[in-house]
Amino acid sequence: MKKVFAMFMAVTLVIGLYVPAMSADEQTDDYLVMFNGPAEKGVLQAFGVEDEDILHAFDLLPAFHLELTAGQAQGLANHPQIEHVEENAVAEALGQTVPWGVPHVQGTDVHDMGYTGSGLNVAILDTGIDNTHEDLAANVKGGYSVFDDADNSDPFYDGNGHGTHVAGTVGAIDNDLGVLGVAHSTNLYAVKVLNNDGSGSYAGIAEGIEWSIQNDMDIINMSLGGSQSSSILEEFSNLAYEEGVLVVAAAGNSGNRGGNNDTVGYPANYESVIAVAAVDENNNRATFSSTGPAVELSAPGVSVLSTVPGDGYDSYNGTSMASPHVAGVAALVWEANPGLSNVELRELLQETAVDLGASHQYGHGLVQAKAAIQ
Ligand SMILES: [Ca+2]
Ligand SMILES: [Ca+2]
Repeated sequence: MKKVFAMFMAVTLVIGLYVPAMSADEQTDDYLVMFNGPAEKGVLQAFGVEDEDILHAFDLLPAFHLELTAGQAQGLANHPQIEHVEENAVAEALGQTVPWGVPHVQGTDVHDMGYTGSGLNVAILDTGIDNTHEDLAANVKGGYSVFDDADNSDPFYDGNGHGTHVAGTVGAIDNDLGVLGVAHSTNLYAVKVLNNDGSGSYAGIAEGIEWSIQNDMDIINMSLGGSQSSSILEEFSNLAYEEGVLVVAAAGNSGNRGGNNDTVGYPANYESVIAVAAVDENNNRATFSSTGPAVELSAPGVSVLSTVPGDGYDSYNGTSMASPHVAGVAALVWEANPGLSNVELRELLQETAVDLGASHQYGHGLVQAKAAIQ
């Protein structure tokens, strides 16, 4: 985990109108004091600052780290040769949290090998992506909305949160804040096929797939689905696959505890689409994860931390969270092996997955980025 310690100093100028009497037993605190010209120790001494109170004298600026009483600090702050007097603020440890799913699919191993999904275009067919999010902005390269109404016509307005969360799992930026995406340098495209309430239609999804083909997307992620099949939606899914796009979708959240029903939704159920089931940190199938012969791969889908609109972060559950792990892994593997066709890439992901048991629950098993590259 990458951690960066940044010093955030509160600029608290202590302004006093008087110099109170000092007593030896008065409580002292750490201060940073800077002269407006050359440092003069005599000025400090005039306020009773002794050598032992000087914790550090800086070289490059006329600044001191001092142990002072509140009275001394106020006196110095009023002195004409003193520019700044600040209480030494507590430095906060900031850092980026690596969601558990990223190492779980060997994402971090592959990042260490130098692959980050760079150069791949991933279409997120969803509720939109907040492209002003601090942990996504630089990676969101474009978008399209299938809606005409004012509330939903902007693909970069995600009034729901779902699409922004999915996008973060694929490609949240590697920086000093927030989370880390599986393919953190990949190009994200916001294809808004679901409205702010999280619903859409097969016509809209088909339109989003069409846009993705026309705009050179390499990977389509569909963390969505319905229980009803549609010949037209299948035709568009097949067309994307024939055109060389890797098409990934959530298997659905209609599973039961026994995991013995056939509940994989559409488009995941189509032959041309990879159906992704959800597992937890212990590689157990989430009870909600849909089951059936169409389940192809498994990925993290429980307590998945990712981005939400407004520079926020939240944990969600669902096969919607599992699918973007596979899309991200696919971007990493494709970057490492650009000569692979989408069909070959898909076979590779199947062959190198870790077998987790019953195929109607887990498919070929847990997707693994490093194993697929090696
Ligand atoms: Ca980040
Ligand atoms: Ca399928």
